[in-house]
Amino acid sequence: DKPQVPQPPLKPIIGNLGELDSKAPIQSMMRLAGIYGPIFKLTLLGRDVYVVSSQELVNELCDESRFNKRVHGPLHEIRAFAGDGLFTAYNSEPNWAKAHRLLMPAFGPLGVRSMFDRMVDIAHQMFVKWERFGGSAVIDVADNMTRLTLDTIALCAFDYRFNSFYQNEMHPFVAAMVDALEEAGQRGRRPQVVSNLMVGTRRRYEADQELLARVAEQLIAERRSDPQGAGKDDLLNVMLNGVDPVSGEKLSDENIRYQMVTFLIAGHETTSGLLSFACYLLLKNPEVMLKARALVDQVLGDQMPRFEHLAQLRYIEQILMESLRLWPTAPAFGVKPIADTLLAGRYPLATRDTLLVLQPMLHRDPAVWGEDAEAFRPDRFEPDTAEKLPPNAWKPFGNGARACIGRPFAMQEAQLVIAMMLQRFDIVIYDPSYQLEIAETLTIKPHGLKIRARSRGAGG
Ligand code: MNH
Repeated sequence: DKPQVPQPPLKPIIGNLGELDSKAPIQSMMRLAGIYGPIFKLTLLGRDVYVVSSQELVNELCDESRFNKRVHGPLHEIRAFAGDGLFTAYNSEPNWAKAHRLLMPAFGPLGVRSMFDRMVDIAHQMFVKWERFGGSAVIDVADNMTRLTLDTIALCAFDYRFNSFYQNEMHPFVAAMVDALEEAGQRGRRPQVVSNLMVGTRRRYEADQELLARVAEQLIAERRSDPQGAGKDDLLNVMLNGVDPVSGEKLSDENIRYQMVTFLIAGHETTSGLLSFACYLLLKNPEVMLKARALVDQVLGDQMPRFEHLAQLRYIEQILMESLRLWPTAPAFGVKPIADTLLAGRYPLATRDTLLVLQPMLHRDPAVWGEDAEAFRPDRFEPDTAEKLPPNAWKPFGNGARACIGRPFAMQEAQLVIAMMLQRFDIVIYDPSYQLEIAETLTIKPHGLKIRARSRGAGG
């Protein structure tokens, strides 16, 4: 007799689809995990999805000899414009391994270090704007952070300036990407026939995809005509000129286009969400903010930050790690069994099954984080303490070979931005009665969080 995996009651035709708020599926799953426990099953559009959220079970799912990445619903849709780029490629597609080998060094510690000055450039733009607007201006945190992370990834990756802080409208490329992502998300929740019938929506989706491809194409053409241009050490040049040591081949133009779109998708919302949640958590935990600021004052004084400073700002990194624990901004990733298997020695799984690791609940597993799992305590990530965590208890960047390639990039950028913000400003929440509200797309971010930033009159 096989034990049953808990499942909410099934409804005719829609199965468990009604359990998920279409605007907030992650928050719905968090609620369901509270009811049904660390593993439960959902039947969605005829397919079974297991939602898993204890360290004990996730630790098994992270064993790459038994499980690997599932390109699940929304990711599958994004293939329409990100193709076999790193994030949306199937494990078996040769371009995944090829691009992974080619790009790993550029995203490694040395590669990311070379991007430091460009990261400072964009962060400085944002903070100069805050300063000019003055201490009474109301700043929408997520909006600012999204402009920042978009401009940063575009400048570092292809030496391109969106100049988002100099305009109100989104750059057409960004607008197309945001729209396409939104529609990809909607399609995941709609039967295909319905999507096909929505002619206007479909035309616009196709036009957005066209625009993404054409802008990327143009950037590639411009670089080819001026290979020694300013961006000679950026990711675009690595992709255009790099030769994969194993196959002896270069990346195709089509694949480079897909990677460019991928970096912008994967690289901006996640990091901007992280920065926004970190602001929120600092505002709610003034003792942490004061401790961080004292450290920043001691390490930076009134100097512009340099790469060497980051190693001395470890506490800021802990703040970011603890933010990612409570609010992992890429809140779920999919895996599948490589062969039919038993999870925890008792739940039978087949290769067609999808398992979603729900990090916000994994990161609150009381067996790992204790009864105060809801508390924001960056000292959980003090090196000695963090070492004692059980394996695979903290997974904001996914797992194994398919884990985030942009992790060092994101952490360097976020550490720098928080340090510069604390160095230059006293930040206060605009509405003290603000209640955290989480907006979901493919990622999560705090919605409607507004602050005021008073210049401390030092730094920069
Ligand atoms: Mn990122 C994969 C989280 C920043 C580029 N990223 C992943 C995965 C998670 C993730 C989780 C695994 C998804 C899956 O298994 O389906 N990423 C983050 C978070 C941040 C982040 C929480 C910031 C904080 N990511 C970035 C940045 C970039 C980037 C910045 C690029 C500059 N991420 C990627 C790419 C992949 C990825 C590319 C796919 C890697 C692969 O499968 O080879």
